[in-house]
Amino acid sequence: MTTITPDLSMTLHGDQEQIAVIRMTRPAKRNALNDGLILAIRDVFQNLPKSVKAAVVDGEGDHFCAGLDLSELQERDASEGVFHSRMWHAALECVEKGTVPVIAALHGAVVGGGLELASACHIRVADDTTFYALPEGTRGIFVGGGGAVRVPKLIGAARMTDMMLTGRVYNAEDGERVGLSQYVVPAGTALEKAMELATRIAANAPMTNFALMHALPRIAEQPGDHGFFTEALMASIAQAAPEAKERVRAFLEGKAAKVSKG
Ligand code: 1HE
Repeated sequence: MTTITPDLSMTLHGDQEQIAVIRMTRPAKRNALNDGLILAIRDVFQNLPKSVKAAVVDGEGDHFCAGLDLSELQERDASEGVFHSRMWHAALECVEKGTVPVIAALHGAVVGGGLELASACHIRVADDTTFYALPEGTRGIFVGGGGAVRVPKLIGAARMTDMMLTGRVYNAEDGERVGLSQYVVPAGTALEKAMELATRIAANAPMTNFALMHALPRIAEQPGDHGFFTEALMASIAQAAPEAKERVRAFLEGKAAKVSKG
C-alpha cells in the first residue's frame, strides 16, 4: 500500500500490478473533500505507475463521500471561490481525462462533491446502500466541482434541477434507473464488482481504452458531421495498431472468445 496522504491511499493489484485501488481514508469525516484531499486525488491520477491500466476509487467507512468539506467554505470570498472551483475542475479532469479508465465503487452517501467525483469516473458501481443527493441547493450554494457539466450528461438537466431545488435523494436502484450508476450490486460488494470490471478493462487494447476515454466524449459533443469525421480518424488509428490486428486474427482463427449472451 502506498500512502499518498493520511486521507488517501493507493494499492496495486493483479499479477502485473495493472489495477490501482485509490481509497479515500477519512471515514471520521465521511471522506469529506478538503483541499488537501482533492489535490492528493489530482496528484495520484497524474502520477499513476506505468503498470496501471485501470483504476478503482472507493471510500473507507460507511460512506463513499460526503462532498465538499464544509468547514473550509466559511471564510472564502468570491475570487477565492472561483479559484477553488477551478482547482476542483483541474483535479477531476485528471480523473476523467487521465491515462486509464476509472471505476467508482459506491456505497452509502454519494453526495455533493462526492457525486461530482463519481461523475468524473467512467463507470459507477453502486451497492444497495448507496444514495445520491446534491445538498448544495439546501446549503445555499451551487455545485462547483464540475457537477453542472457532468451530472446532466448522466441524468439530464431536469433531474439535476429537481435534485437541487427540492433536495431529492435517489436510492441505489432509482439511481441506476436514471443513469447515475451503470451497475447495482448487493451491499458490501461494490469493490469486488469494480475490481472484476477493472480486470476486464485492463486487458483491452490500450488504444481502445484511450479512444473511449478521450475520443468518444468529444465526438458525442461534436456536430454530427464533425463527429463522423473524428470517428473515422479514431477508428483508423485504433485498427492500425498491431494489437488490434493480432486480436482480430485470433478471432478469425477461432482462438478468441465469442460474444455470448451473458
Ligand atoms: C462533514 C461533512 C462535510 C460530514 N463537510 N464535515 N455535503 C453535505 O452537505 C453533506 C453533509 N453530510 C451529511 O449529510 C452526513 O454527514 C452524511 C449523510 C454524509 C453522513 O451522516 P452520518 O450520520 O454518518 O455522519 P455525521 O455524524 O453527519 O458526520 C460525521 C462527521 O463528519 C461530523 O463531524 P464531527 O466532528 O461532529 O464528528 C460531520 O460534521 C462531518 N462531516 N460531512 C465537513 N461535507 C466543489 S463544490 C461541492 C459542494 C458540495 O459538496 S456541498 C455538499 C456538502
